[in-house]
Amino acid sequence: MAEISKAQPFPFEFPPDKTAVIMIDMQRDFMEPGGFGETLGNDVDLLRAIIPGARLLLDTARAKGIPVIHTRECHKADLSDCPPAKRERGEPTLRIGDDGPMGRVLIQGEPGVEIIDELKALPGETVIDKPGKGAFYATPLGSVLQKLGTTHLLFGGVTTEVCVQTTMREANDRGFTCLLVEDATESYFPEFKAVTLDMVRAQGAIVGWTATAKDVADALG
Ligand code: TIU
Repeated sequence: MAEISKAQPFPFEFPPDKTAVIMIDMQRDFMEPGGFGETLGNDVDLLRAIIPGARLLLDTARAKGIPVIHTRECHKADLSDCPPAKRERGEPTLRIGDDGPMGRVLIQGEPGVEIIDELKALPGETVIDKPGKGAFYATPLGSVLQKLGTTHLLFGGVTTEVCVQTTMREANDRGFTCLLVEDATESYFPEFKAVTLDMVRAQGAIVGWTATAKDVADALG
């Protein structure tokens, strides 16, 4: 067992050989101007601050043989997996499937869906395309983790209160023990990130624990 003694709300114990990292949606669509995140009215530059923390989490996992699973929020080219309620909501500057500066917005295979260079998947790492905010809904993530024998999950990615929190809650309900890496996740709304970290670890880790990427690295020696 490894232990992150500085984790909140109390020390986090995890078996490295049954742990996986899930890096959520670190794709150009959320991280760069012209993508889905900006079409919703957000300042995407805010998210870049976590690239070093996310990179440390990936480097630590890779050095220790902990599997890394990447996700990407995107839809089929014919939009058959995109609920009209999702596409038609609000007043974005471009809707899912529209042509934008990085190809069709949030569509599989388009440049906007690519994971940013700094955090791209290595050969052999699993990349899961997901149509929802949660990474378990309508994807093979559950069976991938079952095959790996995973019991504990370390989360990073964007955005904290949307896809990361949704996936963490899905995982918690499925019986995984979860930790959110504070400096490997970010929101377009700093106050939402702060309160999501609080929500996760409140009530005796009702959804899970939080710690920094360095805390994870230190625990794994
Ligand atoms: N809009 C927003 O904050 N997030 C998303 O739409 N998707 C993810 O969080 N990946």
